[in-house]
Amino acid sequence: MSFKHSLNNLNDNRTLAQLITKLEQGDPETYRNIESIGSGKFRSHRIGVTGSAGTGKSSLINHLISFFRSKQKSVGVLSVDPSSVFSGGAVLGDRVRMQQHAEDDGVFIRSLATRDFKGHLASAIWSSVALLEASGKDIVIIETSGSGQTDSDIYYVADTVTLLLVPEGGDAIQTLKSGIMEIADIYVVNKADRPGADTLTKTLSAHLRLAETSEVWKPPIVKTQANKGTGIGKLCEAIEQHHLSLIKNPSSNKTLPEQRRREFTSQVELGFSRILRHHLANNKESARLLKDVESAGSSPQRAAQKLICKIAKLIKDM
Ligand SMILES: Nc1nc2c(ncn2[C@@H]2O[C@H](COP(=O)(O)OP(=O)(O)O)[C@@H](O)[C@H]2O)c(=O)[nH]1
Ligand SMILES: [Mg+2]
Repeated sequence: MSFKHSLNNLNDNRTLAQLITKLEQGDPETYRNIESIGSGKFRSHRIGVTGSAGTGKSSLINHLISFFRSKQKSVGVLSVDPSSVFSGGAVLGDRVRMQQHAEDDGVFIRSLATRDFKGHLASAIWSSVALLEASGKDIVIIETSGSGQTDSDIYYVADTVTLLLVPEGGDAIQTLKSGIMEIADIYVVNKADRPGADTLTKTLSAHLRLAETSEVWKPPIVKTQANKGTGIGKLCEAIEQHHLSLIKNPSSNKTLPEQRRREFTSQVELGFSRILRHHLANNKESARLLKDVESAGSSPQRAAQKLICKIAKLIKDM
């Protein structure tokens, strides 16, 4: 199927899924074509749902989908979960929890199972978001799980970042200490039925009072019980209010220039690493160079310089 043909079918979920598979496989043509459509004219509301594994993100997203569908908004969900890389278990779990939307053409759900070599968000994420945006999805929800660096990446992809914390396990206190806290626009204390939920909410609220936040948006704390759907109305209201606040005060969106800069540099880096992989796989002389490095026949530094010069020349002649 040609890309042009696919482009006319972007409202077809199967076509979208096929294109994302190609992105995950690093298919250069698909990347090039998506880069060319990513003009940024239409912007979905990108909602990040982040938190440790098992905090209830998928259960919560299930309710978010229902909410936006009840407002006739189309929804795309991209789920990036490191634990799904090997086992596939998380992918299956997410599918089960979002099953009720599987038959709805207005909902597209896809897991992105890969992360890049630095352990950052799946490298296909930017282009997948661009693709969903090009397909006209009103809402793009990005589920990420993990901690530290991987979590804070979501800040540069999403407009509205929702961070889930749960009372159990002392995990939340770790999060408070690690500084991930600062990334969220909305804090969700999920599993509000569990002991310690009130204490967590109080600790969180004390922490937020001390934190430096913007003048226009004070991150709220919403208590939910995602498995029962309790508190979802309040959460959806907060998400919509945050979106409105971004529209009304575009200059308050301090992260947008940084978001765009990261998207740009990440695309450039990806493009170069694709060229490199493709070159090494197809150019016998360069492949031999790599073999020489492996067998200690040539110095890695000198061989690298040689290869860079060679590729630079190829690009110049392109
Ligand atoms: N008790 C309780 N369990 C919940 C709540 N929300 C989700 N769960 C359960 O927590 C488990 C993990 O949920 P899931 O949505 O897959 O979490 P994820 O890994 O963050 O996507 C599931 O068994 C859910 O049913 C809640 O508010 N209270
Ligand atoms: Mg999940």
